Amino acid sequence: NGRHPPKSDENPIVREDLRTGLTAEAIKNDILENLVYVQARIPKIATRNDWYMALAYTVRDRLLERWGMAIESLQQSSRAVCYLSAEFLPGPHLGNAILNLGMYEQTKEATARLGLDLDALISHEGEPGLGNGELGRLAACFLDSLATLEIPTIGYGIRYEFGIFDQEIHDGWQREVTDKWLAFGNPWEIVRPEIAYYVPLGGYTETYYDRLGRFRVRWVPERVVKGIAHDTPIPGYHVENVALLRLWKSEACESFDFQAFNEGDYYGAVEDKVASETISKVLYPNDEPIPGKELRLSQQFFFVSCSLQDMIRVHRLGGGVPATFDRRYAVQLNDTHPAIAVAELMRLLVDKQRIDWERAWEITRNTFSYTNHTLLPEALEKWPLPLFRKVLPRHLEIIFEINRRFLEDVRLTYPGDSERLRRLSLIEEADDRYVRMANLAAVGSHAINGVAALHTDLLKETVMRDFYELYPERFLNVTNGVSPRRWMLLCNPGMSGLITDAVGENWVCNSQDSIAGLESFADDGAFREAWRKVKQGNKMELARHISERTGIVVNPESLFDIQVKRIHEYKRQHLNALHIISLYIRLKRTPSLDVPPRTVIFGGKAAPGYARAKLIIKFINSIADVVNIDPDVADRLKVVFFPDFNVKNGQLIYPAADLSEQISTAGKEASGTGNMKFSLNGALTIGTLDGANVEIREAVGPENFLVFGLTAREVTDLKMRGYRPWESYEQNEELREIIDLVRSGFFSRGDRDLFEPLVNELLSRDEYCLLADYPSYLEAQEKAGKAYLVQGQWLRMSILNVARMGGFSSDRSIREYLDHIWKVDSLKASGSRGNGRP
Ligand code: 9GP
Repeated sequence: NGRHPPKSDENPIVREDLRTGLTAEAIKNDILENLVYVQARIPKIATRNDWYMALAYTVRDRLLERWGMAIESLQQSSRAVCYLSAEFLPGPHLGNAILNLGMYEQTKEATARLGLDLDALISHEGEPGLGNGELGRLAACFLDSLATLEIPTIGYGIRYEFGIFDQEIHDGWQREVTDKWLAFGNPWEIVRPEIAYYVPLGGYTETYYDRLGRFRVRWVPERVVKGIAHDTPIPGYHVENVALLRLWKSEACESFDFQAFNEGDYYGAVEDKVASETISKVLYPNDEPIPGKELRLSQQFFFVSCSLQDMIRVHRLGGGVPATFDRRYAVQLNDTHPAIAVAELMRLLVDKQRIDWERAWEITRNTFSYTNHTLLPEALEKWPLPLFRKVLPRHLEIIFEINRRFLEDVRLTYPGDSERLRRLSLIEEADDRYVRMANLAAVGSHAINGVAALHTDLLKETVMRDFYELYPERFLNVTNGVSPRRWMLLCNPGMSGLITDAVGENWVCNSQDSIAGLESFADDGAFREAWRKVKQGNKMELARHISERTGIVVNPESLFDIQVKRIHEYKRQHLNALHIISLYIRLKRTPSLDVPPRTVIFGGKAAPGYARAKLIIKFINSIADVVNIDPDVADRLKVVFFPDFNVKNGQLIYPAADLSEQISTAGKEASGTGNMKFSLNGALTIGTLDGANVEIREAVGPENFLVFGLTAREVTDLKMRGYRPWESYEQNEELREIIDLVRSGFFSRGDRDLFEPLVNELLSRDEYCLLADYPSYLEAQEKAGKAYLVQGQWLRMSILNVARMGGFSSDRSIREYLDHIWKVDSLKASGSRGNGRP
């Protein structure tokens, strides 16, 4: 169709030159060249970081030409996907890029010729922590899949100077350390000072008549900041396409005020610069109350405005006009964080491009679609009206107008139903007034999706019920997925090699069909043995890191029972902790107990302001302190809190797991993606029927999944009936013993008060139903222990898990978005449906 780069001699990539060649010699020479001419070092005095940088530039060289072509394709494509997300958590780039470009062997050889160890250079790289957890990680998996499926794509976000904090553990407590990911430079990004947009903030609006005598509104901002594009190419797997990750950094329009300087006001001369740069300075940790955070609203508007202005510019470059914007772009709102885009696009179209309201609204709705990622009421964003007006006075007017028209329609559909009107309104009218961002996203989008089947059902039944009744055709489910490139091939080369030997290499991109072939190996003794050896190797590697990071020596032969994710009461790390105490007591009481040795490993960050979550970390570490030195349970039970859980550590942890803890209260975890990563790496899941666990269990078969606990409906019913956790405590002798032991100060050096807030909550309210689920959790854990003792059967279940998890590739998720929401064609497809209306 003419959009594809020529595959002839003219194709620059085919040329074997210094910056594109894929032979070991070309790579080696480029590393040396980059070391000297980019990093300004000679080999003799180069540090590991210098070599890492030189290698990173060498790999980047090979990406850039592909990138140039991708940008051209983007401009020529009929419709592109733009993924708007306040968070992206791509993880370290080097290993992934080498893998996707298919240059691992040659690079290994090239580095060896220079006396370097490639794997050491790969693990030298830190990571851009530009997200809190799964939401940002999902966005990164989606870019990987979009690039691999050869879809013209731009991911838009914020280039935070400081990402998610690094976590250290001191005396069992979390300590937050500023993340300085840019301290040694970032070889993967390209700064584009020429791609910059002005973003107004604050001030007021005024009305006027334009030259043609038409009534108009003008926004007179209090200040204007500039957003500068910082681009990172995201390579697809074994294709020439790359996706573009474009992150905005805020700067002052005029970084030095000479007027102020001349008047002797030295501080004032740079004040605007400091204030402007603050906008992209730091990522907000989630799980903390949102209202009142003016800077966060400014951040959201800042990146959304830059991104939409950029889309309009690119569209123009391709010869488009604003009135056809929706044919050119499918824009996904990743949660409500970018929902202000609905009002901003209206402003750009109506105020700036002079398009009439009705047409602008049609374009806006055709352009956007919205993914909801949570049902937790505290995570549904709403902004106090006065704050909103202060930051975005023009947008508030636009939202009022959208709301007026919307409620008029609602009134006609439901005459006299003022309660419904109140619930659907974009403005919450309680004692204080708020702008409801989820409602804005829902009204301004043509599609709304949840991220797992159960989540989407609950969305339709609870928080978005009125919208579902109003617009049933807009709702659909797209279950999350993860990239098999990073989360299998890269992080678990041993297992991936076995899979490829068994079923061929197609599974990497077409996992659903191909990997199913692995099933027939589940009963093959030799294959099982090879599978066991790989898992064992992964566990030894993790054990080595645990010992380095925490000083705790663990037995790699033991059952590795792992829970890694953000620390939150609904995720119930403390339920896992109660099980540890029970096992500890049982082992002490009955040394002959027939259970496998177990190492329980935790990892995850708590939001800095979330005191209860931080206390849970302390609780786990305190239990570890007691258990790990008790000779009565030596070699039979160990507890580890692995500090600073992030993408890089995840790559080490998932492949080493035997048992995956997915134990959230049913109805609370929207999807989970860690659950998929574990299972794809051969761990069995112990889990509730929550989020994507439900679908994982269906896929792998109930006999290969350890389910327990109340269902979402049962949780609701229990609460309706009046849940009295105290009764569980009174009726369950073992539970009582555990809780009394905690209260006695046994795990807190005699301090009876330390864990009182945790215990009190469990006995009085138990919002997340730990005590209600405790007996069935224990039963499932016993089952897991017994099953692990029969190694052959365990290995069989492990293999079957992997064989049946192909549907949880993010490629499948992206295909669903493409087919049902975005209606965008692959660059390699001939013909186009993208010119039609979405
Ligand atoms: O809590 C959900 C998590 O279950 C899901 O896997 C992830 C990606 O869809 O989104 C999380 N939600 C948020 O981080 C905030 O809405």
